[in-house]
Amino acid sequence: MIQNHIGGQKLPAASGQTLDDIEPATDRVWTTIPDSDALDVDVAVAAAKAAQPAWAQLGVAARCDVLQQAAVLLEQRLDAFAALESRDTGKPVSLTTATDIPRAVANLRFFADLARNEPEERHAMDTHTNLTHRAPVGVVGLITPWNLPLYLLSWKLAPALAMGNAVVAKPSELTPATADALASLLEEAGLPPGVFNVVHGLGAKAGDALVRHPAVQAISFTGGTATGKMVAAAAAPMFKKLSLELGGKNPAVVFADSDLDVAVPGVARAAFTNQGQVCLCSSRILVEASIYDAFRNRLMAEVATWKHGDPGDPTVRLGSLISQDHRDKVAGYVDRAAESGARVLCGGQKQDGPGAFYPITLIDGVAQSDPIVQEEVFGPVATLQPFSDEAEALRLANDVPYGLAATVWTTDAAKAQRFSEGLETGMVWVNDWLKRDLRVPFGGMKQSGVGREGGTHSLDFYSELRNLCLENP
Ligand code: TXE
Repeated sequence: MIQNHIGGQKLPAASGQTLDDIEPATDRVWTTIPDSDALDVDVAVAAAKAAQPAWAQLGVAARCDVLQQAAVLLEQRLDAFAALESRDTGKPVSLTTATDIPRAVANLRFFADLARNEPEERHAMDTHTNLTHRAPVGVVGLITPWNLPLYLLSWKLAPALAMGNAVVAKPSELTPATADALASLLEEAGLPPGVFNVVHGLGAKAGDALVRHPAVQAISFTGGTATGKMVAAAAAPMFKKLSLELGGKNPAVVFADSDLDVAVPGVARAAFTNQGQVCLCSSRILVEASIYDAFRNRLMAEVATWKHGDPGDPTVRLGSLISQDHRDKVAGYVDRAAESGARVLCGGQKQDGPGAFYPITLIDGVAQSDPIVQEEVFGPVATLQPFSDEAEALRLANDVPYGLAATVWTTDAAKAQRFSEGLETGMVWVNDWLKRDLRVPFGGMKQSGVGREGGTHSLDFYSELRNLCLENP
């Protein structure tokens, strides 16, 4: 049974109500979480508010020591956290071991180093000197999704704590486990009780109460665009700081001059890692017409080598989707595309038996206006479309409401830069995908979000930048 983590204590919801947590690969209820409401959020925010001043007064170096110690402990327990995350999400344990948990360790270390080493900014004048001073925001609310639970929580939490804030987190109700384990680990690493609190429960109840709480001064949200709109509508009139990392409909643009030995496995990885449930996944594959057939055939051969099945098997590359409901949503997009004349090249059938499994599915013969091209499917499903020249590729790539990320596959460096500059996305990778440097800005254009996190952009979000114009002695 997972409990809320408030003021260093494990507590049930005040109402006593619980929700089942289902293991996606087996459909079995494996634990329960508190079905928290506004009362529980109130208690958590009060604990955070009480703990925040002393945490801020500790100073940045001591705060960063705690984050570094947490990184050490998390690294020591990598296998246990990787197994927990895999069980809770249905994603392959090979992925949680190689990516999710190491990345959470890296987030803790990176933001501790960055905050500790940030140079002081001063601007001298004739009689005065301006000192740029970071103050904590206060109590920060973090709302995170189910696709990369610990990876995304630690991405927000590490800079928030480094800047001297106290935090109330509301993890996805579908994936509560590693947030709960992290809360205990942080206190073992020396985090004072109340500085990091976790309230579990439904988005519309616990999440909404956190967004609306008057003592929560900033909200960082990662999730679906429709939910992001609700969060923005609730938070904006209260003038809260708001960071929204939302959905994507990301193109992979494959030019005829690309190296197919790089592009074929690279595009497969970009499209299908984590069962396609990463906001950065390339779900629209645009291929120059002269190599269209060759590329499509090689991609189909490549994805046929991916082993599907039990996420606990270390050789499996494609595990379960997050839930039966989500699989039905994904399958619905594919079925409707097929009904309206698209060609399903591989996959496209729900598998029998327990678990929310869905195979890698490639589709062509689609129109740009089709829902499967315009809307975020968030599953192991990608469309293929041919293009005749750079101008058409750019038009197709940009003709969606989203603008999060793109990949470009070419051996022509000048074309790569020219084309990347024309793309309406917050991030572009050339001949690679998800090559992440934590110093760089992360975020989307159009309906993919508002604001940037990453590096000093995260420090800016999780602090109030102030100018102190001090008289020279
Ligand atoms: O996410 P939600 P859902 C996309 C993807 C997916 C769709 C819906 O296309 O199919 O979103 O997924 C909390 N106030 N992404 O419905 O609801 C919720 O409890 C405050 C993209 O599962 O956006 C959870 O903690 N909080 C994405 C978090 O929001 C609320 C990752 C995200 O859940 C709330 C996940 C409310 N009113 C889905 N309603 C990405 N950008 O990576 C829900 N929540």
